[in-house]
Order: sequence, then structure tokens, then C-alpha cells
Amino acid sequence: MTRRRALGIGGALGLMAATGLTSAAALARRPSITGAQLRSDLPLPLPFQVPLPVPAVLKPVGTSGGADRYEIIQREASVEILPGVTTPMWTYDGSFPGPTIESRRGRPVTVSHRNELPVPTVVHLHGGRTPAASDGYPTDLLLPAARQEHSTHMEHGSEHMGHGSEHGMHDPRAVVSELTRDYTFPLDQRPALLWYHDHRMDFTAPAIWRGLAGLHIVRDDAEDALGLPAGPRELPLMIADRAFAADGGLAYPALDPTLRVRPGVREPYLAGVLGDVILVNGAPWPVHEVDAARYRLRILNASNARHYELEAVTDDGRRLDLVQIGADQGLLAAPVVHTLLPIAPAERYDVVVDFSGVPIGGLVRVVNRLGSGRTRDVMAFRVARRAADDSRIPRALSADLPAWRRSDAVRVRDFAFRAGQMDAGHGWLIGGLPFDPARTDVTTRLGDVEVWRLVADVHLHLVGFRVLSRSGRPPLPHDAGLKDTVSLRPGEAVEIITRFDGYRGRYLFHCHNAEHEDMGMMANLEIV
Ligand SMILES: [Cu+2]
Repeated sequence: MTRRRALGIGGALGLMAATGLTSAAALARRPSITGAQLRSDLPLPLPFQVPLPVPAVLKPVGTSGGADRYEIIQREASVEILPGVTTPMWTYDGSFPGPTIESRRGRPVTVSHRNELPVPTVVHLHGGRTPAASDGYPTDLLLPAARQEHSTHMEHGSEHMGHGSEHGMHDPRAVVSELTRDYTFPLDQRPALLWYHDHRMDFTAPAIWRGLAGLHIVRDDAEDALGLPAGPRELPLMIADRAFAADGGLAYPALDPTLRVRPGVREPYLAGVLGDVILVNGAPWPVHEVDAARYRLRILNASNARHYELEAVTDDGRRLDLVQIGADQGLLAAPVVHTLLPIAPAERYDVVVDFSGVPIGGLVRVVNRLGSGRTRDVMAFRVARRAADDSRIPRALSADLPAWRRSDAVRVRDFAFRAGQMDAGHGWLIGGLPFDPARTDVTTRLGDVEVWRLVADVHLHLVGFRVLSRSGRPPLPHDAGLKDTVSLRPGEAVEIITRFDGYRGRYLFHCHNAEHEDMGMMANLEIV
């Protein structure tokens, strides 16, 4: 028997019956646009001229006891993003995206990060089933060598800390490291495309924007044996929008460009910062030469706030099938065929595209139906040559997806998310309250299955979930499989189901519009 409990995070949310969800969705006042677009101040390159880069795979510095050890230096670097233009960025190991880490399921990895940036950082492996100590809690800072005074600000809650200090940002549970920090990832999880990025309190959005993002792929023998396109025919595609200032630097409307003291962005960017340049793997509107064969595209939307609806269009206007084989948390049970694929910030889709029917020399453009002008184009594939193709897409991809049923749930929680007044400006609230690390918003027991009813986009740390319904109707085709991030359309309510297993400790759930996240649209999840 399901115990139904309507719950306000922090006790501030009015109770909602199941039938109250529609009005809760209306109350959410979700804006029809998810941000405002910055305009670049220098000439932009033509589309489909720059070759698609593929981020280098990082080599372990050592192996002991069946675990691999990696080292990454977080540092400022000048990167050529636009041809002939130098862009100073904050990077993992000098590149954007950072180096890719390739792992095997169940083989633990330790990544030692060294912070040579001018600000504290936090590393979060998005999609990782990670013990709390290595999950990158936003106050578990890694301080740079020369910036000890920042920790003093944190301790004493300087007025200039913005909303953080006023809401008790002092966090007695924070574990602060100096200069280097080891993050340990057991990777006892389904094979999937994960990504690591900065997650510092109040400054996640601008830090990702400046370049702190990279890929982490987990594989296993069962997936390798499927016969999916592999090697050069498997491509990670990290899509992210940016805008550039006249001097080649990245433009970003931060209230405090040093990203040290005052968090937040200027009007009219509070609902999210959009750029006018679409990057894939750090290159503007790139082009990639392909064989006339099947390719596995592992797509991540690493944009702060931009949503995409992707389609692959040939020269003669034909739309190629996007055969989805995987979601955020790995393989689907069976392929799902799309011609249009919506992807929200932080979501991943694993798709196979077959270029064999495209004439040699033909161009397949990946376009974003939600974009306009230059932001309608994403990248292109140039079909260069005929080639043998022994890859396949099995009709059964995996048999280990969790099959939680409603009747398994020991409780149902309702969450309201809405825009609200926070300090001097507008902010984003969950259950009426801005984020406070010192407050536990949701407590659950290890092993419990729960149904969550949501009226806004959510990313859950630690666990994957399945989508049960959208506004009382069955899930959409792209809701298939195991997800860790879900995106709602305006006025929509969604039900998800998950089991809180893995590790006890303090985790987060939040909106993955990075600007919303920095404005407090984030809550604590304590697994006991
Ligand atoms: Cu995450």
C-alpha cells in the first residue's frame, strides 16, 4: 500500500493533493523562454568550416589494486575556439572540453584535481553513482593555492557573499581542501556517458561557461558485445552555446566578473544565459567527414540554459532517423526511433544515425528547431566515401533496466518550484525557499522507492529514475530508459520513480538550468 504524503521542502510548501498539480504547475509560472541571448562582439565564422574536434582521452598516471589514478590540473589557458581568435578560458588540463576519461564498469577511478585557478572549485561527476564525499557538494571547496582569504569569507559570511551568507551559507559539514583533492568514483553503474563539471556554490553557471566541463565514459563487456558502431564511428558530441567579447574573451553577464564574491547575473539574463555561437566539442558549427555508414553519436547538452530540438537534415530536405539506443543512464531496453530529439541542459542521448543512404559528397546538417538565425545550425556531417559497415543495432539492447512499479513506492512527494523574491533581486525557489546547505530538505532511507511529482526541470544526484507520466499521460518517446535529468514543457507536471540506493549521505537535486541553480533552485537530499 502506498503511503501518500504531500511534502513541502523545508516545510514551507502548501500541501497539494494529486489533483492540485495543475494549479501548482500554473503557480510555477515557468517562463516561456528559458533565458536571454548575448550577442558576440566580433565577426563569427561561417558554419561547417571548422573540423569537429574529439577531446583527447586522458591516460592514467598509475594503477594500483585494480583502480586507476588520473591527474587533472585546473588552470587558465588560451584556447582557439573561433578560428584565429584567442580565448582565455578556465580549463581542465588546458583544453575545452577537458580530457575525456574512459572507464570500465565497476573499476574504481581516482581523479586528483589540482586547482591553479584564481577561485575555489568543486568537481561533480554528473550521472555518477558516487559516495557523497566525492560527489562535489557545492560547499566542499577545493581552494586554490593563493586564495586562502576566500575561505575566510565563507566562514564569516561576508555581506558581499550575496544571498548565500544571508541564508546561512556557513556550512559546518563542508569539507574544504587546499590545492589538491582526490575524487574517488567506484563507477559501479550501468555503462553511460557522464560528464564532469564545476559545481561551486553560487558560481556553477559562469564556471562551466568559462570552460570547466569534460566527458567521462563508462563501458562494459555486455555493451561492447552488442556490435554498435565503434572506434572512429562512435563520436561524443558536447553541445554548448557561448558568446564572445570584442577582445576574443567569453562574454558573460556576471554581476562580479571575478566570480569570487557576488554571485548572479544582470537583467535580463536571470532566466538563463544563452550564447549566439553553437559549439560542438569546443568548435563553432563544426563539420565532420564520415563514411556512408552507421555512426553512434553520444550527445550531451552542456549548455547552461539552451534547449535544443535536434534533427539531421540532408541536402534535399530529408530527415534522417535518429535511432535512440541510450539515455542519461545508459542503454534502453530497445531502440526508439525519432526524427526530432529534444534535449535539455545536462541531458544525454545515445543515438545511431545511418549515413549510408546519403549521396557521396552530401552534407547532413544537424539543426536545432528551437534556434533562429545562426543558432538554428549546430554542426554538419560530410559523407565522404562508401565503406563497409558490419555494425548493427540489436532489437534488444539491455535487460537490466529497473522495473519499479508505483506499488513499490513507500511514499509520494510533491514539489513546487517557482520564481520568487530572494534578497534584493529575483531568485528561483524550491518549495518557497532558496537553497541552504545547512537545511535538510528531503530525508529518505537507503533502499526506499519513491515517486516524485515535479512541476519543473530536475536533476537528481546519485540515482537514475524513470519517467512515469507527463501531466497524467504516458511518458514521451524520449523519456525512455533510465534518466538523471528531466525537462518539462511549460505548464507540465511529471511523475518520476526511483530507488535511493548506493550510498548514504548528503546529496543534491536541482534544476539544471545553471543560472537557476546558482540562484538557489537547489535542495538537499539526505539518504540515511
Ligand atoms: Cu549530477
